[in-house]
Amino acid sequence: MTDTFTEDDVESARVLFARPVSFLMGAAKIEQLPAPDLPEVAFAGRSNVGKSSLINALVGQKHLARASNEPGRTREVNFFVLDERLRLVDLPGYGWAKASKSTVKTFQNLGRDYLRGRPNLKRVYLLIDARHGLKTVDAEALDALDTSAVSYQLVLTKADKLKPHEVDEVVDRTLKAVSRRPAAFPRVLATSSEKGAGIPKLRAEIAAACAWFETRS
Ligand SMILES: Nc1nc2c(ncn2[C@@H]2O[C@H](COP(=O)(O)OP(=O)(O)OP(=O)(O)O)[C@@H](O)[C@H]2O)c(=O)[nH]1
Ligand SMILES: [Mg+2]
Repeated sequence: MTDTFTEDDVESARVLFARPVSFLMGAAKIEQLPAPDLPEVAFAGRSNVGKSSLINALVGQKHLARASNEPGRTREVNFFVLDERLRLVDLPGYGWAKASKSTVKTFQNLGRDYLRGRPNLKRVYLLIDARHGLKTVDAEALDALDTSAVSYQLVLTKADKLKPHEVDEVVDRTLKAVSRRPAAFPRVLATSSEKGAGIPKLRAEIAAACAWFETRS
């Protein structure tokens, strides 16, 4: 496959993600969401898949978003503002078996409500653990995303846990599995928050999704 982004694009995205970033707020209820006045990209996926870690890797900080071994760490919709022009949104994870049913429902409904009604949401990155590939719970999330009419892209996480050829196989398999889904973006990116693989490209994907390359001077 030819490279989708030029070196200039990747560099421009790197510069954007090196700009100041801060935690804006965590919303526990849909009424608490900030006004939709900046472009947003959101990170969704199973609990423990690496959403918070990926946000940290994108902005080059270790502890901006709280990452943890304990599944279900992120229970609110957390908003981070990058360069006062873009928000990164850390969504509560799904498929967390150990929580009580009502707890899980509360924060999952919150995530779903956010995804459904956010006019400034440019793209959702649905994270999939590279070791496991797509699971039944992910298919449910894909169904929900297809009906919410928001453009989404699949991102494999923890690629450092696999050999390169195994990563390529999961990328191909995942791409095939979503090829018939209407709102799925036709690229799958393999990343490692731990080692940094795929992070520069993901920054470029995000910048492109927010039309950043068109507006830079
Ligand atoms: N080896 C490796 N481990 C990772 C990577 N990304 C995340 N992890 C680990 O996976 C665990 C979960 O990461 P989180 O970022 O907290 O996952 P999350 O999706 O935010 O989880 P919830 O908030 O519970 O939904 C942590 O122990 C991370 O250190 C990666 O790229 N490589
Ligand atoms: Mg988290």
